[in-house]
Formats: sequence, C-alpha cells, structure tokens
Amino acid sequence: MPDNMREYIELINKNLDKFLKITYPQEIFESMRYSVLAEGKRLRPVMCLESCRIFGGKIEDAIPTACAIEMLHAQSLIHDDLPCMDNDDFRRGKPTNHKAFSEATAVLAGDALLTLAPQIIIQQSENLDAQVKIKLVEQYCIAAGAFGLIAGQIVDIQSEGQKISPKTLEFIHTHKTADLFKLALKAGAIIAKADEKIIKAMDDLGQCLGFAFQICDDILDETSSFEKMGKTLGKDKDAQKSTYTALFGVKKARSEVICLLNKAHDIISKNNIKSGILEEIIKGIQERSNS
Ligand code: GRG
Repeated sequence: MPDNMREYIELINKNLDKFLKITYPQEIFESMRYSVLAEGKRLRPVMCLESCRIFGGKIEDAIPTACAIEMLHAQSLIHDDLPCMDNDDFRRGKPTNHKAFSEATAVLAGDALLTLAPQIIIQQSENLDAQVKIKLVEQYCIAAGAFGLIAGQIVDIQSEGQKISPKTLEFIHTHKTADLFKLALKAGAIIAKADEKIIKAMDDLGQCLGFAFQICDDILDETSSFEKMGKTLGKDKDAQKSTYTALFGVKKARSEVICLLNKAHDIISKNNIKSGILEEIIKGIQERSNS
C-alpha cells in the first residue's frame, strides 16, 4: 500500500499506462497517452485514493475511478487549450495536444478520454457492486457535463472582457475547478461505502480545496514563470479573463486562500480524518499561493 505522495503517483501512473494501451487506430491512443501520461501533479486521483483509504476502503478498489478522474481532467486540459477555447501552445511543459497532433485529433482524443473514463470505472472495478458503480458514474457525469465543468467553461468564455460579479466568478471557479476536486474526494468515499454525512463533508472539502487551488492558479498566472508552470503565463490578463486576482488583487487572493484552507482544516478535524496526504496537499496549495 502506498504511504506517501510519490508512491501514490507511481501507482496512478502505472495504471494509467495500463488502461491506455496503444491499439488500432494508433493515432488516437498516442494522442490520449501524450496528454494523460505527461507530467501532471496527479492531485485529483491521489485525493480519490486517499479518500477511499481514510474511510476504510481498499485503495486497489479505487484505482480505476482515480485513473478515470485523471483522464477527465486531461480531457478538460486538451479541450481548454484548443484554438477555439484558450488557444494555448504549451501544457505540462510540452506542446499542447493540438500542436503535437492536429486540432481534429485533439478534439477526438478529448472525446475518447471523456468516454473511456466511465467505461474503465464500469469494466475495471471488479470488486465494486453495481450500485456503487452507478453512483460513481452518476457523479462523474454530473461533474463533467452541463452541471459541472462545461457550465464553468461556458460562463468563463462568456465572461471574457466583461466586468463580472463575485458571484459569477464563484460559479466559474466552482464548476471549472472545484467540481473535479469534489468528484475525486466523494468518489473515494463512495467506494469505501461511507455514509451520506461523510459524502457531504467531502463535497465541502473539495469545494474549499478546489476553490483555493483555482485562486492560486490565478495568482500564479500573474506571478510565476513558464519554467515553473510548464505553460504560457499572463494570458488571463491578455484575454481579459475574469480571475480572482483581476477582481480583488493578489493580496486579497492570498488571504482568501488562507481562509479556504482553514475551512478545509476544520472539515478534516470535525470528521476525525487523519491524513498526511491531505495535509501535504493543503500545504502545497498554501505554498503555491505564496510563490
Ligand atoms: C468535460 C466535456 C467536458 C469539457 C471540458 C474545457 C472545459 C470543458 C473545461 C476547462 C476546465 C479547466 C481546464 C479548468 C482549469 C483547472 C485547472 C486549475 C487546471 C490545472 O490543474 P493542475 O495544476 O494541472 O492540477 P496538472 O497538469 O498538474 O494536472
């Protein structure tokens, strides 16, 4: 059983590689592998495995779902980088998928990941009963679709160049980013057969961590470098994107991150959760906000 972040990441990478074997037609699998296996932080799948462990489930039982969530995340990055969306040239330190392949292949690779993910949850989760799989796929669909990522993305696009309210910004950050954190933490708890009170607590924890993480991303877009982030920065300002820093400035953004991480700590202690991994993730977010 993995007991530190590096071991969790190795376990996830090994299984992503296994679930994405190259078969015919080669180009689509190569393109999917190119983005998924690129060096990402693997925060969401780690949270899924850890949440399952915390609530008494077996980590092995959560591996297909954790990998599926990373595939969904990679899909959202591929599509987000397309010329019709953010039009980015670099991601995870490499040319974006449409630059390395073609726009058509990148669209299809995203679509293929979006659909392969629930297939993997259903086919590879051998020890999970049908009821649990239905709940997982339901949560996956909610997080990915018009009530989740897509909702956040469309409002984000519509808001470019507009003066938006804090409420609209909260909507964008919640759905574009926090929804996947929530999915990861809730899915682990569902696999461990935790009760509804715990699932709700994981939803709240995902909201705090995801929101804090997105505010950090907004801060880093202004303060970090290509070398550290592996992508072109300063684009939010150029595109007149609605970010937390654009609305409130870097100082207030940093204090909001502290506030959200304190809330996350409260949820963790109220629910008697003991997790070095969650503590490490919280510390990592805190450090990102100050870099
Ligand atoms: C789900 C059908 C469907 C479409 C997706 C394009 C889109 C709709 C949504 C965009 C979502 C998006 C890209 C949000 C940004 C979230 C974010 C902060 C990503 C960076 O996460 P990290 O830093 O990345 O964890 P790594 O590379 O480390 O995994």
